[in-house]
Amino acid sequence: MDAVAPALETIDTIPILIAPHAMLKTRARPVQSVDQDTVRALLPRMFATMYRAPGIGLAGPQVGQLLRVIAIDLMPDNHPNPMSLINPEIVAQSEELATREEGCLSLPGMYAEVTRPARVKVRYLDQTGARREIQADGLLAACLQHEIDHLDGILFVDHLSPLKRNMIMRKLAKEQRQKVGGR
Ligand code: GNR
Ligand code: NI
Repeated sequence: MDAVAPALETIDTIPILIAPHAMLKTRARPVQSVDQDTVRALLPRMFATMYRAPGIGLAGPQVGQLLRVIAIDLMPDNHPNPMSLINPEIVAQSEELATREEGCLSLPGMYAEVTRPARVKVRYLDQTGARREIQADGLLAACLQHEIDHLDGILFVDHLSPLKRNMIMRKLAKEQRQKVGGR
């Protein structure tokens, strides 16, 4: 298995912040050094948190870390394929757009059709600090854009009309109130 996913069940998870939360609206700062303890310690916990949620992506701000760090695993054919992206940047995007249904671990149970560029080229540092570039389309392109948005304090509902966004935010607030701990 990948170096970032050893003995997953032994790694602590981190509580996922639910919208509206100020940290989810805040721009995250770049990672200064990839061998920093924070990143080495953070990525395995982010993967453990994402796999258990479960989700296909997770960004630092969702777990209270305002750092430009992303964990992604689309689990192709049900096999783990973890990708760690540090300081990712979209360096090219297609004019062609694509629409797909998105969800977000920070908006549990909420889904909507989101339109974004169909293809993106993303430059980033991997978990070893090596410079990498990836061209993506389909679900991976949507996921990369969704996660990079999180690093800029943007949620998928920010791509919707104010009417749809407000409907989702009110529904989420109501459901969260009805959970234990609310009211
Ligand atoms: O689990 C997730 N599924 C998803 C589906 C379509 C587009 C993006 C995503 S990411 C989401 C997990 C999440 O909230 N990441 O920030
Ligand atoms: Ni999300």
